[in-house]
Amino acid sequence: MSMLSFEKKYRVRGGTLFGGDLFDFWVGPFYVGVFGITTIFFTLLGTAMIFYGASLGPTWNPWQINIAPPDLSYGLALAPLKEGGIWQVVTICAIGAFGSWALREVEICRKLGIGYHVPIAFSVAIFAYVTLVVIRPVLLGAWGHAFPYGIFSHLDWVSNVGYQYLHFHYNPAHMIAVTFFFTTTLALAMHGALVLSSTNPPKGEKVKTPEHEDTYFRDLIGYSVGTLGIHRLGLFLALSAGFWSAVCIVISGPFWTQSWPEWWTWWLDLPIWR
Ligand code: UQ2
Repeated sequence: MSMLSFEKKYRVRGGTLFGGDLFDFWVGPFYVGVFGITTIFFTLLGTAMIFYGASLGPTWNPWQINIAPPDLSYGLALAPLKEGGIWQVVTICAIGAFGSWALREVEICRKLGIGYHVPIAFSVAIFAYVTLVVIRPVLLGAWGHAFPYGIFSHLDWVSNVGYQYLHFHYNPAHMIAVTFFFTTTLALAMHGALVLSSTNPPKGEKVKTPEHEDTYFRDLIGYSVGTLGIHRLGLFLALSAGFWSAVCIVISGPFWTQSWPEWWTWWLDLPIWR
């Protein structure tokens, strides 16, 4: 790998956030760090707890395994392991592992002297997850409002919570989130297609430059967002999708308890109709 000569220059001690030189080394291609160790710890413990929970259940069918949060009657208390406590330990392990991974990303950014864009992007995904399993359940007063860990069981949870608000697609924040998700796929499809089209010319022709990419969109719609701009736009669109997803679920219950179609009566109630 040609990168190896460069890697020698940056693979030096320092830039850590915690613990100084402790675990400040690489194993093969992987940076370890204190947060690499904590990532491995939380991942192994969390995974072991999921297998333990599965062993108590009625099935080993991967589609049907379900690790449920405590009953609503436990409120925000710790529950016995077999009554949702496993779910609580798994949740702590998940947040510990995701947070450790984000901090390991930050340390690698500091060593390389690059921006924190990647850990910031990952943090928005973590924020969306934490909104579902911590922030909203705490606002509603019970861990039982979080979603269960299981392939079909979490789908059932999404469906049930959706119907609880009659028609979730009338949630304005959900509309914004969905729009950002679709726009993200549009932007990435355009970007991927444009890069492949200029790097894969017909047989015998030279690979084209970014100038050709700019020119393609200027010819087509009179505007090119640019090679750096498309990546800024993509990051903005994707982070916005995650952010508005978190908003649309956290307002459902804590800030709006009626059906979502009902929310739009503000429009019919405007004084201009009288
Ligand atoms: C572009 C550009 C790229 C791209 C893409 C565009 C050379 C390689 C895809 C075109 C993107 C535009 C015009 C923005 C579209 C807006 C939305 C909201 C989808 O100009 O620069 O770099 O990949």
